[in-house]
Amino acid sequence: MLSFSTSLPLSLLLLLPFSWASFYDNPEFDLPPESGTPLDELKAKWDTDWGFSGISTFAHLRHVKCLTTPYEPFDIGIIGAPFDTAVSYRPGARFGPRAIRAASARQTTFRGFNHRAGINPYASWPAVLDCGDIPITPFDNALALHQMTSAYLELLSRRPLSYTNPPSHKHPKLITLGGDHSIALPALRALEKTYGQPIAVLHFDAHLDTWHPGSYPSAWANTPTQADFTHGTMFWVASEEGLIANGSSVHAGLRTRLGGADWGDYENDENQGFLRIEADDIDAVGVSGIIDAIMDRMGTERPVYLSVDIDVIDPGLAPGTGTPEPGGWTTRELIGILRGIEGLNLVGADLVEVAPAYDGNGEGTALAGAQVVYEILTSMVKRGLKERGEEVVLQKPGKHIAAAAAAKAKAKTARDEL
Ligand SMILES: *[C@@H]1O[C@H](CO)[C@@H](O)[C@H](O)[C@H]1NC(C)=O
Ligand SMILES: [Mn+2]
Repeated sequence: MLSFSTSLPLSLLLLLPFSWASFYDNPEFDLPPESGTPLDELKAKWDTDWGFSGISTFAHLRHVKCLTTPYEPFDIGIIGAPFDTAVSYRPGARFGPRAIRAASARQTTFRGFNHRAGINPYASWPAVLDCGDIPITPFDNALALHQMTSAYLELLSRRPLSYTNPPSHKHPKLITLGGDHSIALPALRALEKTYGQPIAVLHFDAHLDTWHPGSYPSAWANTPTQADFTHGTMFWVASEEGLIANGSSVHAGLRTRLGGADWGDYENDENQGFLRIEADDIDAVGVSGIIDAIMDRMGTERPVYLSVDIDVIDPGLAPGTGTPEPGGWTTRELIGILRGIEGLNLVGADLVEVAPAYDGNGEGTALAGAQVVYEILTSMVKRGLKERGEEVVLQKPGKHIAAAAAAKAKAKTARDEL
């Protein structure tokens, strides 16, 4: 192989001296000074993760175990509730938080601008942390409920970093990664206590979750029993406890089979004061009609808890969930609806029922879950921005296909009227 260089064409040989001094050579290194490398230099060099690098936190946010660090104030916390021993069908949502965190990896501060909303929720006024998980017992649901309520109350009682700036921001906000849907009950218990009033619930789900505990086979149980606390009955319990604003709440995306041979489940639901929007309604009124129905009902002032069961999306797109029901909304429709309701006064939110064991290899369900959290976070941040009087610029440069289509339709109508 010694003949190697002599067999190279002359033109390549001429290039060799350059390549010896090229990017293959590292620059000369000095030892870092004894006083240490300056922090800003370290941060400039090493702070930014790639989507695929780093320890898994939601969107690469700084992880602080908020429950044990009262000296670390925050404004919005993403917190896991890995609890799934209140499910009626497939277990596995205890692995939801880690799957959603992993699937959020391509959400970063440096590429986090939400083009639909016109803001980057990771580069704005709030301190957003990944608060880690609530350690919840898998052996005793009564204790688990107590632990979750205590954890929410502890965190909601903290003074947020941006206290009263925006003016309404007096308590930190939490977005919970479930977990099965029962985790909404402790969240509502804590929110009702913190805000001193019943909370309106906006509930995206294939199912009602206002079911009477007796609607499950329960001949062996004496009522009340901890078996009343399930992922299908937590809103019934919450209504009984007066935690839910009766007459202001909404279900969206319903398509569940009902019990018995009549509309009894709907009558029971009516008594709890929910408006029901069914999955099929979108065919009649479109995404904008669903948005209008929700906003007309809930307004922009009332405190709202937004609870998203990932099974609202069709199982063809989001199969990794506990109780799948065919015929659901698409991920794009759900995102469109979430963007349209950004004016709500959200005081808390959850994304529940992601069970990664039933997800596809491409983690579609967890990706959808991570996107939903991103949209909810965007809305919380954007409302704060507006309350602070800061302008959100929605105008986008370049070609506007939707606007062009609307102008064309308008011109056609004008022609038809001639
Ligand atoms: C909700 O309000 C309706 C109408 O006032 C009432 O009949 C119903 O009992 C209330 N439900 C609950 C759970 O308080
Ligand atoms: Mn549910």
